[in-house]
Amino acid sequence: MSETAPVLLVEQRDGVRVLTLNRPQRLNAFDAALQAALRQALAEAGADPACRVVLLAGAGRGFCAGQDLAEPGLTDPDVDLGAVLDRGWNALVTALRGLPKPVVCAVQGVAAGAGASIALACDITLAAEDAKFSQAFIRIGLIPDSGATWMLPRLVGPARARALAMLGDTISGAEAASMGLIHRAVPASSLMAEAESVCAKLARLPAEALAATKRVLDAAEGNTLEQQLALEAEVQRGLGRSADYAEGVAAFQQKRPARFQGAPE
Ligand code: T3D
Repeated sequence: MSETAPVLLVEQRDGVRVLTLNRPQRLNAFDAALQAALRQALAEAGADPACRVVLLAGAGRGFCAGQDLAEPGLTDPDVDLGAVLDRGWNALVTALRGLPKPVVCAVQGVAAGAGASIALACDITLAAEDAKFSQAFIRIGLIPDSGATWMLPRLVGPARARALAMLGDTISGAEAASMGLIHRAVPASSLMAEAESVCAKLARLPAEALAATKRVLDAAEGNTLEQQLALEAEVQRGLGRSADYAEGVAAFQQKRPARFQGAPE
């Protein structure tokens, strides 16, 4: 791989923005350039009506090995690691969660440290059955970060979250799926085809309702049932007046496939 190859590959296909982490020689570990490139690509995806879904993937044999530990100065006592997180990984996790479009993640090979956090922050994560997820942080004297301490217990419950975080053991994609850490594990040879098929389906679904689904599910994490019921009613009030709702109901009544606003042919 050439030194000048872009650290992030960006392609647009039928409403799907494919973002491929492209530092395979370091298992797609993030340096500052990749951090900045992915943040910018997410902002552009969010602003572009032609983009209805984002697919995040990694080039080469791994998805992402987390922070690039070869970046100079990381262990310098003058470096404020909290500030590094705030500017980099935390901004990225916030951008993924706040993007008003679905983000699908395809994990092959390793998803370690903050690389696993990024995969878990996506909306729908698929992995190869033999993928390798690890909370690698403890092996270098850190806590799980980039949202991992928030996401892990919510996804797999407190007992498994503690074991994964404290032991730092590697689990396969198949194990990750069976414990609810990710949506689904598939044979490695069909990972990208499966991920693309999920994206194609999402691209044809009503964009406004998908954005609202994401937002309302996230809000549920901090809401009481009463607050959530009120939020659902408020959001449904708006969607009930949308062209997509009218089309969805008309298509049902006319026994034909719905054709939602802006969906690819
Ligand atoms: O520091 C802060 O800013 C705070 C934020 C922290 C967030 C974090 O993500 S902390 C966790 C960081 N990640 C890790 O600790 C994982 C480090 N990597 C590994 O332990 C192993 O590479 C794996 C278990 C993930 C995979 O092992 P394996 O045997 O399949 O591959 P390998 O041979 O170790 O790696 C292949 C190459 O990628 C190798 O380079 P080389 O020797 O062929 O030139 C290796 O050095 C490089 N690489 C792998 N991970 C990283 C990396 N280079 C830089 N940073 C990495 N994280």
